Amino acid sequence: MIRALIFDVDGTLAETEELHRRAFNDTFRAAGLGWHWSRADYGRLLTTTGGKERITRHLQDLGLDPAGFPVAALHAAKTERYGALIAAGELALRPGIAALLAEARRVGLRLACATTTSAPNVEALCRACFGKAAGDVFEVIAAGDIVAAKKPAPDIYRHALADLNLGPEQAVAFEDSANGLRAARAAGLACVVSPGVYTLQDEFPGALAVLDCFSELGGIAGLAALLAPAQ
Ligand code: XBP
Ligand code: MG
Repeated sequence: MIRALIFDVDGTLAETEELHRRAFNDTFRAAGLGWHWSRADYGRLLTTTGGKERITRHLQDLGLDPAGFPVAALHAAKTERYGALIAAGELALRPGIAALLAEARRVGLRLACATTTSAPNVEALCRACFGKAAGDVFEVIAAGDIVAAKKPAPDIYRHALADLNLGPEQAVAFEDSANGLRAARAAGLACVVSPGVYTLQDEFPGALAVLDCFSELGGIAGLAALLAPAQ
């Protein structure tokens, strides 16, 4: 019996990664670093989840020692810029997301999110796209550094399940990426995937379904039909 839906944020609720990339690049420019991540660079770097981890990987790629580099401060500046870009209204929910959340709420399913990004970014997205505080959209918000190991580790999903006080068989995850799917599956969750612009080439073994967009799910009845053979 499904009690909750747990949503990834970046790439799943909305196509956020181009705004993340812009925020990173604007921050690098303002800091006088002379770095610019192209779309191709970013596609490669996205396999490292988490902004601070991504900056650290970039330093390593450049042959620089991340120790002593102000990664956290640079990332905090990026988070501020990203929030401002979102508040300027440059983001829309992916097709099917608003209807799915609304129907889930109507039928009494609980809602959570489990994301690599930080809590202020979840707040900014919810304010801009749902017109509500994140806490009014999701009962449980599992985000960012709340766990030590980010996706594809299962920790963030386990954290969300513990906060919901549910077992993995009582919830379904929604993801856009191979790393997200691996995290959800490793936590024991069934997972519906709809790839986004940066994850179209990913492979999704073990997904409950791989959809072009979440409106293809057919709502909660469609989800129940997918789950039926497994139960
Ligand atoms: C998303 C991420 C995040 C964002 C940037 O992965 O990897 O790092 O790109 O967010 P997922 P921060 O959708 O699988 O959670 O800079 O705030 O980390
Ligand atoms: Mg994602």
